[in-house]
Amino acid sequence: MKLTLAFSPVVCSLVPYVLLTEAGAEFDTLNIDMSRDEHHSPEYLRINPKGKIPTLIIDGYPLTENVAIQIWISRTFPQAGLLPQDPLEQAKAISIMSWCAAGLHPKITQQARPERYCAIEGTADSVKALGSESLFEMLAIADTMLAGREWFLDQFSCADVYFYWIFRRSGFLKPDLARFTHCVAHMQRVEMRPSVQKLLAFEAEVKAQFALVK
Ligand SMILES: N[C@@H](CCC(=O)N[C@@H](CS)C(=O)NCC(=O)O)C(=O)O
Repeated sequence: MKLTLAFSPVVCSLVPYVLLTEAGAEFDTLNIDMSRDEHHSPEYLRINPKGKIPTLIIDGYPLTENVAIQIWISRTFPQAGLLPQDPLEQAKAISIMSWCAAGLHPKITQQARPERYCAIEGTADSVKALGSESLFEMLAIADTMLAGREWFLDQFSCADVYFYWIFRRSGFLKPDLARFTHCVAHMQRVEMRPSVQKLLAFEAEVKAQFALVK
């Protein structure tokens, strides 16, 4: 099986990169420099007409949407135990992944790209403030979910990796996250995993390559 992950530093392609690594899958990456708008190039739009990262190309088929990619990886490499087998436990993991995709992620985008939410001049700060208020409300819920626990579920799962990305990305935009102590401890635990260490090293390498071509 040939696997290619469309990857860009900092963004949510981190999640499938870590999961494929956890699974011991062989894969390569198609590195996309979003600062040069490569995700809107004709070549990339032929792969993913939505112009979004990530895409996982599986034997030539471009699978899009992070939650679908995560479920595919988990089911294809069941020995990695990335999704629980028990139907309710599995649904709990998918519930958290869906919340990351549909609840939390759009609030991050609202801060990074306020112009997409309101075109009226002078409103960017207000759009960002509303986005961060709502993001903080959701992070407070996640903090309660993680209180006294190592992972969201009884075992490490996809949900931990997706939420790790959300929390890390939120920190880049608004570094005042120290009050979410359980989320901070969770982030530190996730970062101790060899798969995440590999991702961090790879991300730094790709960032350096992109800086060289600028
Ligand atoms: N619904 C998609 C959203 C993916 C997404 O928004 N990715 C961001 C990076 S984190 C992106 O490609 N942004 C480019 C853009 O919106 O122009 C998914 O869950 O995979």
